Amino acid sequence: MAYTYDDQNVFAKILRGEIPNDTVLESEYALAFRDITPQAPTHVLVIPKGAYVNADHFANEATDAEIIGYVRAIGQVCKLMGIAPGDGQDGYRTIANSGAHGVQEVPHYHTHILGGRPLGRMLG
Ligand code: D5M
Repeated sequence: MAYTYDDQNVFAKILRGEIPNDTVLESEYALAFRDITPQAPTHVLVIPKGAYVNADHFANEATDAEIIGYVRAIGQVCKLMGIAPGDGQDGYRTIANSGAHGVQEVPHYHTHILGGRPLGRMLG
């Protein structure tokens, strides 16, 4: 599978520092910032620093270190935001829209973290 990455997408511009963002965490492999149109009291996007179009691209071509670093960053963000259920907090939802059926708008892989209120049942 060949993946085509558009380096003019908005998250690529954020990674290059061309567009401001509300950063909550930055690590070697990931950047986490608040969603510009929050759907919950806590709504953070976590993106890998590598140029991956979607979850499929990331799963197939990212290095083990990138994948581990990315997943760890998601865990750290949840802890930082006080929504991690393991800490006795109320929990959260992660969503990674990928491709047309997933209704992905920004073609740089990202995970939404939503929390801070009961989210309701949602599986499509
Ligand atoms: O959703 C993409 C998400 O990215 C959507 O919730 C809005 C958010 N977005 C778009 N531009 C920005 C900027 N500049 N900062 C922060 N958040 C942004 P998806 O449908 O999963 O692709």
